[in-house]
Amino acid sequence: MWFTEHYQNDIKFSIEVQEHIYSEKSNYQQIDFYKNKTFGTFFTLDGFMMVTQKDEFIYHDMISHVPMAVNPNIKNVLIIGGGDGGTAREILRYKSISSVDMVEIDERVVRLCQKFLPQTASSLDDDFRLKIYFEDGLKFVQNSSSEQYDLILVDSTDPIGPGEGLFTYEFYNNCNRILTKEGILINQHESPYYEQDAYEMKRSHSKIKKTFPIAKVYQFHMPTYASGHWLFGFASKKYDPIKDLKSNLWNNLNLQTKYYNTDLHIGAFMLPTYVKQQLESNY
Ligand code: AG3
Repeated sequence: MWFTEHYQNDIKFSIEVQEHIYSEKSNYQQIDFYKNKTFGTFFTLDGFMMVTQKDEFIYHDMISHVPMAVNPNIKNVLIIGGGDGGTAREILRYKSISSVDMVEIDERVVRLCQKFLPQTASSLDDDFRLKIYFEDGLKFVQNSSSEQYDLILVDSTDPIGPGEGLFTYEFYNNCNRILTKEGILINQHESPYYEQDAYEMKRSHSKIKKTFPIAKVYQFHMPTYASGHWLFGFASKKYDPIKDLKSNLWNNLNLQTKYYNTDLHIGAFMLPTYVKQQLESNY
């Protein structure tokens, strides 16, 4: 038996299923957990790969450590989505962080990851700094008061389904409003490679660059996402992700990471020409 993700009509990716651990249709989406010999336990939402045990460190390193190395004074963090807990796990490694609000629309994702994917979700069990809200992220930011977060991490699905509202002007404007003057927004930014993903990437970047004075994109290699080439957005009112990188401060923290390092931090913002061109186009 194989799990297959359709990248586009003529291209698909398959991974052999040793065991179909669990399947459920929640109020929001289809949730499945599987096991593969090489990648370990993995889970999918509406047929899209979310997390595998073998490569999740890449995604979670890059969403968390890039902003933390630019502003080591980050104290109050908002995570939108991220129900598997991987992003919270990395962020909570910083002793300097005083509060993390995590807003996940689908409680079932959290509960099932706690059961089947403790590698990421055990971080959600018992840290007094973490509060989990089972709410729609768009509504949550609309109802949040201004200038209260130093960092917002948007760990979302694609803009089809429950994640759709997280790719709108309305969402980005509210993020801007609830971030402090030092604030940084990191968002799941799709991929430049296949047409549909590239379309969403361009649309999202064109909105973010109209909302924030600084809007950059950085890349990483994700073996189990379409094409393996994936992006995060870095937006801020104040910080440039390269000029303001605090390499020494970050390295002195002595955090052990498997993917992120401060050399790679700079390299990740150096984009291939075709990607730069796509991001310059207006949508
Ligand atoms: N968040 C989903 C990233 C996008 C996946 N898209 C896709 N496979 N087409 C991953 C959650 C990790 N915390």
